[in-house]
Amino acid sequence: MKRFFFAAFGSLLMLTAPAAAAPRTSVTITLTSHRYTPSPIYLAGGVPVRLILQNRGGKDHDFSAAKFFRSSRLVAGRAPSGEVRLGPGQSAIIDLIPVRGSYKVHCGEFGHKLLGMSTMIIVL
Ligand SMILES: [Cu+2]
Repeated sequence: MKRFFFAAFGSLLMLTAPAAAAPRTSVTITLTSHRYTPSPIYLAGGVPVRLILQNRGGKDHDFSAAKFFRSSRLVAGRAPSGEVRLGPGQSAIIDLIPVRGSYKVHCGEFGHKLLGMSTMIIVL
């Protein structure tokens, strides 16, 4: 009986929710020369979130956060080697479930970190 209930409920969910349901929460992070906004970036631990990364600067920037991406459960999107590279005007969407902790972020483009392009992700 219990099994039947879950099977029925499961198919009801399939009917009502799109195949790849987006997380309810999204956080937009802007990359410009030479900073991230917001800074720091606050997220809720264990809660699915959609990160929208937007390069609104005039040069290439990246969002390098190896430890953050390694510890999170990636649901959609890609961050090869723990980084997302974006040309001017480009954006990327990454759905993930973060784990509590604080994680460093920096831009790996030459000199950008020195110019202040770094921040923290704080997962509470
Ligand atoms: Cu940069």
